[in-house]
Amino acid sequence: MTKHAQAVDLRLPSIADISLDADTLDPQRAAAIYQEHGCLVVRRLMRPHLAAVRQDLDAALAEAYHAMDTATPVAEGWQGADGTLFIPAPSSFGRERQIMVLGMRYQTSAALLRSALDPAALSVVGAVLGPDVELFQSGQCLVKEAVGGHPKNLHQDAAYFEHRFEGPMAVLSYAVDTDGSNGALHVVPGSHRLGMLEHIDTSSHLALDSANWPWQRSLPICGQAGDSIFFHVRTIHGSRPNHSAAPRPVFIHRYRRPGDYVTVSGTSTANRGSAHAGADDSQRGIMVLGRRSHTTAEGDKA
Ligand SMILES: O=C(O)CCC(=O)C(=O)O
Repeated sequence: MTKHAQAVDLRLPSIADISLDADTLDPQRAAAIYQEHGCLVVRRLMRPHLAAVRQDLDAALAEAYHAMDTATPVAEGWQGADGTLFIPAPSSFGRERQIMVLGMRYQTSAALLRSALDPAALSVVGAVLGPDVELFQSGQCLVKEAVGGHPKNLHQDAAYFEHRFEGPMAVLSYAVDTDGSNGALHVVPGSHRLGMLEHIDTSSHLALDSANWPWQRSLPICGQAGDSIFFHVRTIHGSRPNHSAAPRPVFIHRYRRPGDYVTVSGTSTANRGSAHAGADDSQRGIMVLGRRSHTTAEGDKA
């Protein structure tokens, strides 16, 4: 734990304290909640995109099952020809592998990309990061398979991609109604102020030591399909296994200022290390707000 940990108030707020509704969304109020707690719930935000995203998720899920047996080993588990990441399955599955991250990205799903460009979502992103914002990475769709699908242990995303400046803001949306039985996202409000914490290797890759960070220190966020949770790159979060009879998919968008860049990345303590120095073009994402200036030194806008 870093030296900051003692000074930060981690008493859990109520869900109501960190929640707004898309129908009455005030971006400035949303930004204030996000800045204070490092997280924010916006009910119904992704409703307009749900049917189309769900359709593509279902198709990608079917492809993932086809790709499972021929997936090849990678550092994080196995990768299917469709891009799906598989990790070891619990013994109850009767097979070696389970789905973790679907091969569904902006390059494969127009519905996913459209949801990343949602004006209401971008109004919140802009209020926090604006005026100039790019997409970081290509969108992510995680699935917990039915009846025992994997937990994602409590962690900070910065363990996977530490940034030079503010870092990315994530927006995770539920594609199905989600509660304690099928893997609600847990957050630790205020933990974005703790700095970068030490992570260890776990069954779900880098995560915090559960002896220091048991689930009881976090706030589970139950929600309906289409509800979204914004969280800071250093906000501790994770989700428990899916015990329900149906898969539990989520889709995630990440946004950052265009001058920001990854300084350290990895998926395990062994491969975590310095990223390619500086903000080179390989890290640049599609602009979703404002514009990228070529006359401003990298970092000045971050
Ligand atoms: O599927 C989930 O709930 C976990 C998502 C998450 O923690 C992450 O992508 O960093």
